[in-house]
Amino acid sequence: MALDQSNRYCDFSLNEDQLIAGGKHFLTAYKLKPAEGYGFVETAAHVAAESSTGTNVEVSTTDDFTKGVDALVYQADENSFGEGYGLIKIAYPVELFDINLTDGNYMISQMTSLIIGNNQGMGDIHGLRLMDFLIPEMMVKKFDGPATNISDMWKVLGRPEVDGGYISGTIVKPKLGLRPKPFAEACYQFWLGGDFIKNDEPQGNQVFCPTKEVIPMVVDSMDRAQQETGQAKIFSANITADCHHEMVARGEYMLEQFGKINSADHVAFLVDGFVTGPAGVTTCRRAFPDVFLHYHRAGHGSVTSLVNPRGYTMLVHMKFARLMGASGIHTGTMGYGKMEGASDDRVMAYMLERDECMGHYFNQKWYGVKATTPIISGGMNALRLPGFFENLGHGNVINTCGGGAYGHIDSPAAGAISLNQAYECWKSGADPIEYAKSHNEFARAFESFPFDADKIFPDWREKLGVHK
Ligand code: CAP
Ligand code: MG
Repeated sequence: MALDQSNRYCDFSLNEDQLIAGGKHFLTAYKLKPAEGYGFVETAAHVAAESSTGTNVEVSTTDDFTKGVDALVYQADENSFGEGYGLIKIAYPVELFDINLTDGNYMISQMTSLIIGNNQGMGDIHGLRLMDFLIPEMMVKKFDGPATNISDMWKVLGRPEVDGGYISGTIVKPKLGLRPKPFAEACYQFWLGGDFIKNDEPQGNQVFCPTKEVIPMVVDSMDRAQQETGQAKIFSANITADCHHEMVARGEYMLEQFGKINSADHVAFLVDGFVTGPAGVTTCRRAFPDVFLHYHRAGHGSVTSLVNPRGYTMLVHMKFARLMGASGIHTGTMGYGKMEGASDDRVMAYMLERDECMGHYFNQKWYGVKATTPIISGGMNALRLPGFFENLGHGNVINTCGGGAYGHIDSPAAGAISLNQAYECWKSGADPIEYAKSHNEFARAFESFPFDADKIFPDWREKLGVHK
């Protein structure tokens, strides 16, 4: 048995609409399953206590002011998800959140340690997952938010700054094991047909491909591809590191090198934001406010996966990223690629792009904070794209296809062109197989990815006359 703190940490008379209208609370929705032998409401109260002013016993140092900033459970629906999982909602007074000494802004690190910190390891929970949160106006406005986004990239690409359309991209593959020359050649080959290349997330300064050898060669590839195609090209360079100074040094090196061909503004910075945490993301956001901040989320599945009874949802991760100021973040492929996901994951993109969006439990207003761009990646190729765009409802995204470009049977450039054709096909409302008859690179994608072709377009062989 644990101390029952529900008298102090639960107040079911609180009204959500009034809490929202008051603007002084940060609201959360959790999926909770107590451990065997613990009551639902008592455990909910313990979560609120551990996540704000309390612990598992009463302490003599608590005074009346302390009690005024208690987090309070205002809703507890036992077993509403089935199998012992229920919904709880907790209101956190805004005073609980830490503000920077330097500028008075809020931070995600302390917010995380409070709302999904120690409560994740409590002995009286079986599962506790943060499903969604609602952050009030006064806090939204005191986060950095994005400084740049896809509009700035469209501008560099010579496109309209609104509705500038699909940005075709790739990830240099193989993931690891290319030496500088073949790496730079792989970039050049893709840029002959596509817009955007990113480092794969584990690519950095490996001994077989040192940054200071490979980057000057990539700059040369960009220069040649830009001259040959007459188009601007973008490189998203991985500057992830444990140390602030190392990240800044990597970033400055990239700007200096691409600056040599007057293309410093053709560089984005990739930060593995899940593994570095908010410190890495904010280092990039603040040290390089003019550079597109490409938030890669490798590792997030350990926390966000749907099968995880703890952690937090992808939606929570997306909201954190926009608050921190990611220019773009990997949003998943909504069931169209190789990673976990489903078609209604559209909400991830909408939460990043819109000024107001209904999440899983709360309608979040963003009060003019710039949009974060959805980056669509993971097992994608030209054949999977038309269905993806149809599901999302637009194509104003950055899409990176590693296997989908370097796996095209003709060339990486043909792979890139097939991606752009897939977008044009969807945009024009054409039937993909009909469209393939007059667009060779797209047609050859069927032969490049026959497993996908068979699955998505079962009669493609007959209609395109391919019988291999
Ligand atoms: C994709 C990728 C990306 C994932 C990350 C990879 O390569 O480079 O890191 O997209 O997942 O290493 O798997 P392919 P997410 O295009 O060859 O699949 O975007 O879901 O965060
Ligand atoms: Mg990758």
